[in-house]
Amino acid sequence: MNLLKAKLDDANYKKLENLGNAAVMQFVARYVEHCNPAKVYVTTDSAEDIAYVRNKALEYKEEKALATKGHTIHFDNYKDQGRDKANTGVLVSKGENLGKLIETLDRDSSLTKVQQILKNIMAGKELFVRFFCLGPNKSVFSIPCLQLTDSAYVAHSEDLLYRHGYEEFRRRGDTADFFKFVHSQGELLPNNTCKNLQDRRILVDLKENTVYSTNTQYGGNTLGLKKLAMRLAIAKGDKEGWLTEHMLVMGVNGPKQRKTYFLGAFPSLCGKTSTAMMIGESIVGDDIAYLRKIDGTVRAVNVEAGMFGIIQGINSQDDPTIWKALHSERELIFSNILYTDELVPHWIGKDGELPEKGYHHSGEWTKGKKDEKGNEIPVSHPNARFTLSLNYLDNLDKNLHNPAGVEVGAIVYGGRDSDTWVPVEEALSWNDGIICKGGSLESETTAATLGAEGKREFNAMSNMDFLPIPVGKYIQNNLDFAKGLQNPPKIFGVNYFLKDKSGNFYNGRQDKRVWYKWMERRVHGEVETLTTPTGRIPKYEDLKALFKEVLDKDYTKADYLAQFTVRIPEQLAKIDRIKAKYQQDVPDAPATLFKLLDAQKKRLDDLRAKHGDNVTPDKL
Ligand code: SPV
Ligand code: MN
Repeated sequence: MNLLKAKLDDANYKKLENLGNAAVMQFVARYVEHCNPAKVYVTTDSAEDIAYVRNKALEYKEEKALATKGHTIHFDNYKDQGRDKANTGVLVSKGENLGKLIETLDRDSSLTKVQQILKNIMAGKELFVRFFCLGPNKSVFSIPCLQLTDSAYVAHSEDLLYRHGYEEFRRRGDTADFFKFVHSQGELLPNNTCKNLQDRRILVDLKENTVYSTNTQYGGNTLGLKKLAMRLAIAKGDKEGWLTEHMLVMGVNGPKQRKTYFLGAFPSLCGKTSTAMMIGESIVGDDIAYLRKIDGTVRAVNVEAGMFGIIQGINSQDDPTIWKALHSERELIFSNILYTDELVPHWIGKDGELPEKGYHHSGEWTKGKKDEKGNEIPVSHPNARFTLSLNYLDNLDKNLHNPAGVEVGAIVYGGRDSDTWVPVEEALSWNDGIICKGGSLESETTAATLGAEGKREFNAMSNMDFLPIPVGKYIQNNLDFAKGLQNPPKIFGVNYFLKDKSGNFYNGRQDKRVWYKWMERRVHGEVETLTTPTGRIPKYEDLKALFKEVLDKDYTKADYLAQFTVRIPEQLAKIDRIKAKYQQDVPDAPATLFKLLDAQKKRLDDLRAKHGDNVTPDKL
């Protein structure tokens, strides 16, 4: 307390003291001493404190104001544009083993190293102390969080993305049950991006419910409450019997004013945000959900209250709601896109002509500029993003802040798959859905993580980057979750990326609106299906009617037959890949998993014996 009194002015000290929480005081004191900031600002939920942080992001030049009121732009280092999987790890003690698929690091030596990196790292800088709440306030889902960061950009972003938590802490009083995050961007280059990328670390310490993040700015590595808290929450849910998933939450409008809530898991850059923002439906969240069983139903909340969305490809036709939000006077942060001398932002896929020059994450940019390797640098980074509060959106669902969450009717899994899955298919059961849809999810890699793009990668539940527990245990938790439920949510697989023989996408971006209307009716048993070896697919007449109703499009029988063909060789190859993956890398894979995959294989073999490799739905 003496140390805090010496470093903090009276007002800031009072704000901490008023929480009446010794664990908070201790944690802040420890890192104030160790990181040695010149100044500490404690942020409550007051408008004044929040404005302070927002202004500091401009003053410290971590953000720059653009022409439209409230809009700012931030840049991460050219080599700090995605989640850094190589330097991110879950800390484990000697003898602990989470399996090959989870990046782990030795706890003792990693903590020693990160403490070295953090020593005096904030000298001359201002430390922001912030309190947030994951999930709605005053709810069984709420998890209070304490964030320490020397980046005003990070503190500002979290303000747009999360619910305020100072009052939540106050209500709870003297408890140590909260998540803790320590972030420092470290020394900065003249352009205000990180200098010491070699000391980039993102360490998840489950034992102390603490995450350390150093020498990086990119949101996926630094926003404590996003993917960092997600690891802590998965571990907490594992002990307490609930789930944390990499899922959107949305309301889908059905006939007679009905609304059915959907969850959807998609690897990064596979259409998750655009699904959550689908025309005609309502958004609860676009990235992370907590799921609990309450009174015999599955209920879910959006862990967040804002959106850190991919901006590439956002245009007025396909994404009218986001487009409008990005063109209105309101608080929002762009990152890693281009601005011109007129302070107007541009990105790949925006309506209209792209400018010939401007300024972005690689510095001054003119068309044709090349990077070190001689590759042309595009106008914006493919993983460039926008950060805004969901409150701004016209299609915001009224249940975003409902402490009881929403009742889940359906769960959807989808990846970037050019040749195997049909556009939409219902799983045969909860277990079949968990194993053969979610647990078998693969995706061609994207720019959301550093490294090669376009490689097919296994990504069960789209959660593989974020698991702090063994994969088999995680799959088993998902299987067990439906135990005791009379009517568990229906599970579906979708594929927005199916291509024809010449490499063209079979479906337009808006076609998914039809798939969701169809799934909504399935949840209520209002349409019939055809059974394939891998699930249940729509009947042509139902889709034809929905295409007309939703998109005013004539959906031809030929399109239907091509899109919904059972591609048996591809399906079998996929089963082989998935089985091999679990056999090799997941020693604790549940026996059910192999049983269900083998059963599916047998059904595919039988159908192939009757009808050959590619079976159109009219043969089923
Ligand atoms: C993702 O990549 O899945 C995101 C953005 O949602 S990040 O914050 O980088 O995780
Ligand atoms: Mn995500």
